[in-house]
Amino acid sequence: MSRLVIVANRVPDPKETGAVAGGLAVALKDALAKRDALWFGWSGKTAAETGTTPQEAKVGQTAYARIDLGHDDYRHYYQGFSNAALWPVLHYRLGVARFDRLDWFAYQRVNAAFAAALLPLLRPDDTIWIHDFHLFLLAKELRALGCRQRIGFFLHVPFPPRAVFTGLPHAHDVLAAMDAIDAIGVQTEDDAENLRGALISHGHAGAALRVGAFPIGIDATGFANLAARIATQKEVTRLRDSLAGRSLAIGVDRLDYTKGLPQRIAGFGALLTRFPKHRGKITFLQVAPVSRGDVAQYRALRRELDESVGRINGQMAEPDWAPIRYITRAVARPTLAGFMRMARIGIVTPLRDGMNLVAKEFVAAQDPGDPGVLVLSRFAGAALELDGALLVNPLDPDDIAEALDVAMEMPADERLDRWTRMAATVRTNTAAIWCRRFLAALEGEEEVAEAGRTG
Ligand code: GDG
Repeated sequence: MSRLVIVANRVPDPKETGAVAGGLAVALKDALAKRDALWFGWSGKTAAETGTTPQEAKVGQTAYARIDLGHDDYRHYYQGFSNAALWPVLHYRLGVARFDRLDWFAYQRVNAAFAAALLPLLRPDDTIWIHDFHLFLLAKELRALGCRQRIGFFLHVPFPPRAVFTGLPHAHDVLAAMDAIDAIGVQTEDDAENLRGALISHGHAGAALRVGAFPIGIDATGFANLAARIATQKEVTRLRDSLAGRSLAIGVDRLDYTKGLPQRIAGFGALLTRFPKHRGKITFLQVAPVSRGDVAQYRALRRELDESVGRINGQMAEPDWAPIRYITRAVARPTLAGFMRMARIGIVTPLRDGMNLVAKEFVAAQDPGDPGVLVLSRFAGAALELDGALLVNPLDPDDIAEALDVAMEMPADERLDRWTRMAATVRTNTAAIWCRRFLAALEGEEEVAEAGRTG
């Protein structure tokens, strides 16, 4: 089998694989176990200039090649065009986006630098799989240098309607770069329709034919085992004991303005105000590790949350009960799995989300003998698959409050019925299957759109 070259903005440290493996590393585990692979991308470190010669390492069958980003490129390519322009636009948030020509220049420069550093490492029969919005231009840059290998691209975040996307300066250049890609994967059929529409209207009908929906999954069995194993360990029993018999509602999100955290906190506050019978009966634990803390919009969000959590706790708490527990540090993955299993309610209410793996992890973590209820945003990609969830409008705190009330009152047989349907989906469409489907579309002869839809 040909070698698989994975290119992503951030490449895990080869010395730390397994221990703190990020989402993508977990999702690709199955593919990487089966064939030779090369991971190429940013080391996560900065230096005076963006690197031209990657630092290489090898662990088992997988080689790693990583370059540092120059300070200016970090600021303009990463914080700037990727996080302050593309991220909000792709999540339908034109009003939050910040545009700056220097950011666009750096975005082009870094995509070209990635191509130049990767090219000498490539073998003629490699399959190249590029991940996410940081690297929209990479395939085009590789082709310009003579690269003939198959190139796939997967977008982990949503793709908005054309009218929104074209608010991005240089939207046309981003779309034009997709002509260089052989298979373009997105999370949902809605994203695929939006991207095809944008491509067609900008005169790239050929690329539109190569767009397909490939919803990402998780290692459901692995996560379920993790949750069950840790249930009796100290980290988890400490939380259980502290609840003193109250129900637990849990939220787990990077601290990001797409995740709907202010509305969720307001929704929980509305539950306690409108349905006072739940006061003292439920504790909401929100884990929200700080992310992109050096981007202004993220700092503002953090202040807003500090304030609203403090206000609700101040108004509602009793000497022996605080309604909200809020942690902005990361929690170890096994501990999180154990917390999710203990929770009566999972609250996953992003304003927009490509998929949202937390929703799937919550389902996988449940105790089949006494499963909890998932309250899920209808604007998460996961909502199309998880039909046993209570779907809510994440912008509407009252809708969230009403769903939380329903979840608190839901009888055991209905909880089991809804969970059983979702668990079957999460166990069927795993990370390994996602990977196989995408690679089959990229390396096989089938039309990408068909492979995505029928796979
Ligand atoms: C992007 C797209 C798409 C969170 N807090 C902690 C922690 N996490 C883990 C979760 C989950 C992952 O991080 C987050 O994944 P999501 O899918 O929810 O969200 P994004 O990070 O925005 O991911 C998204 C995804 O890519 C995959 O394609 O689903 O739509 O935006 O696994 O559990 N993990 C640990 N401690 C924490 O405190 N250990």
